[in-house]
Amino acid sequence: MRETANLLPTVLNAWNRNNLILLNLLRLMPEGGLGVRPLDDGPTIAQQLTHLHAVRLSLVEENAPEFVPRLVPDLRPEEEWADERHSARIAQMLRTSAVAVHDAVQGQMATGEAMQSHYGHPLLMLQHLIWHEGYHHGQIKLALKLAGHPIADRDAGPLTWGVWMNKEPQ
Ligand code: NI
Repeated sequence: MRETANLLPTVLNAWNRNNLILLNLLRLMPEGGLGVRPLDDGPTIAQQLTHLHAVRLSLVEENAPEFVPRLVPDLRPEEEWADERHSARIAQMLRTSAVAVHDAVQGQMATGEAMQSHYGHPLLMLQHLIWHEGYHHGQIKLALKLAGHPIADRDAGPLTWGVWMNKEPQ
C-alpha cells in the first residue's frame, strides 16, 4: 500500500517537470522559431511563452500575493504578451515564475486555507497551470510544423515525454 498522506512533494515535482519541459521546448526551438505565428493575427511563439510567465505571476498575485517575487525589470511582465526574442531571457522568466508558483502552492498548503481569489484548493491552481501550459505547448509545436520548421519527434520525445516518464526523482 502506498503512502497517500503526503503527496505534495510528488505534485510539486510534477510542476517542476512541467517547467523543465517548457525550458526544453525553448532549447529545441529552431532558428527564428520564436517569431513564428500560428495565425497572421495571432501571437508569436515568443509571445505565447511570455504569456505563460505573466499568467503564472498574475495567479500568484491574485491568490497568494506574499509569494510574488521581486523581479528585475527584464523579467517583469509589463506587457502580458511581450514579444521577447531572447531565449535566455524567456528561460529566466519561466524559471522565476515557476519558483513563485511552487512556493505559493507549498506555502498555501501549509496554511490549510483556500487560495485568496480563485480555487477551493491550492493544488487546483497548479493543475490549472499545467493544463494551460500543455495547451500552449501543443499550439507552439503545431505553429512550428505549419511554418515548415517542425521539431522532430526523436528530438522532442526525450525532452518532453521522457521528462514525465523518468523514474528518477528530479
Ligand atoms: Ni493562454
